[in-house]
Amino acid sequence: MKLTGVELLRVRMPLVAPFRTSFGTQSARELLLLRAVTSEGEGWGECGAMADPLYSSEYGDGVEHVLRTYLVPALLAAGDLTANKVAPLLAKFKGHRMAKAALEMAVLDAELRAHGLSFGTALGSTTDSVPCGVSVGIMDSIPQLLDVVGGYLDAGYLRIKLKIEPGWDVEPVQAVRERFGDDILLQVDANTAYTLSDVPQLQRLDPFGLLLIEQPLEEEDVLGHAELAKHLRTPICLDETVVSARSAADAIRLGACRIVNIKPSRVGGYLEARRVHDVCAAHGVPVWCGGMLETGLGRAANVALASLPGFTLPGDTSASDRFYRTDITEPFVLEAGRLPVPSGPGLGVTPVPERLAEVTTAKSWLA
Ligand code: OSB
Ligand code: MG
Repeated sequence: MKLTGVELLRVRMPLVAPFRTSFGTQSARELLLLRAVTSEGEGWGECGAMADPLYSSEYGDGVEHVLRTYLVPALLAAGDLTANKVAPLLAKFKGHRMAKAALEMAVLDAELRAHGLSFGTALGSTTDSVPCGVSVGIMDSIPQLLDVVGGYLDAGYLRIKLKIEPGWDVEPVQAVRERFGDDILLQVDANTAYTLSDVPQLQRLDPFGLLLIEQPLEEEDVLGHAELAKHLRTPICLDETVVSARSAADAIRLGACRIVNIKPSRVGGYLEARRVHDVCAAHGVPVWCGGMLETGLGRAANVALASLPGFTLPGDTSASDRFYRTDITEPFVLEAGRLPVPSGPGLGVTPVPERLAEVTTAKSWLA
């Protein structure tokens, strides 16, 4: 397969409601899509990076620049290309995993479509549908939070994740437990908002039987998480810290986490995400699929990944309408708390042209 060019699209999609985390509030998702054109057909890639470097160091304009200047030219010059060759071809460029992930996803989609294979089949899917959780932002009040969580439970979500930060942690967790009981699967995500001096406050979460606490400390603080783990009964799950299969292995070995959130964009793509899954499976560490407010394209691939056998916890693989009134693909709709794994070639979904045109703010052709 030969890459002939890549179309880069900047997209802006309004959210159904503002999404507040410990690092900021978003009311629209600005993202970057790639359409890889090859000798064997097209493929779509979606970049997990946000508009600003608040979740991780990557951000929209930076992703566009590195793709344009380094990553796409390296693949255009490569000759015969397969998705497995993308990471080695791009390895000399340090970092920029989300940009690399988007490009590899587009090439993988093109390759799989050409072979009539689905993402799920290619990655090693062992099930036709996946259990779904939902990530709930920080709210202005406890009554508002209880309304929102109640709505998601009514919609069928099988697991609730509350975003937390200092000042919004024990109270919301306690309120959700009191209203909805001890049986719902409940977890929290701090997005690095705490330090080791918060041990006493984080210990106050222990009585609530949470599945996990996600990324309490800063990204690079592996040993800090290992230390924190000694003081908590609630299992620590890492998100931001885990950027590769190797970093997952290190974190597990050092006792920094008992659970891993796998986001393909954060680790440089779906192929590395599968390796993170394999490393965790080898250590008996459960994994679940995280999200970056994906459109139907990224969501399709995430659902496929989440259907691998090590994904034993419900993921942030919510339905399209969790974030978007209108998705750019056919929407993913919850069925008894689950989403179906697409079975068509490649991602199994494509953008609806009129809908994509409505949300596209800029386009350029790299060849
Ligand atoms: O930490 O998991 C996170 C969204 C943006 C950036 C980071 C995170 C999140 C979410 C939402 O929690 C996950 C989703 O449903 O897409
Ligand atoms: Mg997280």
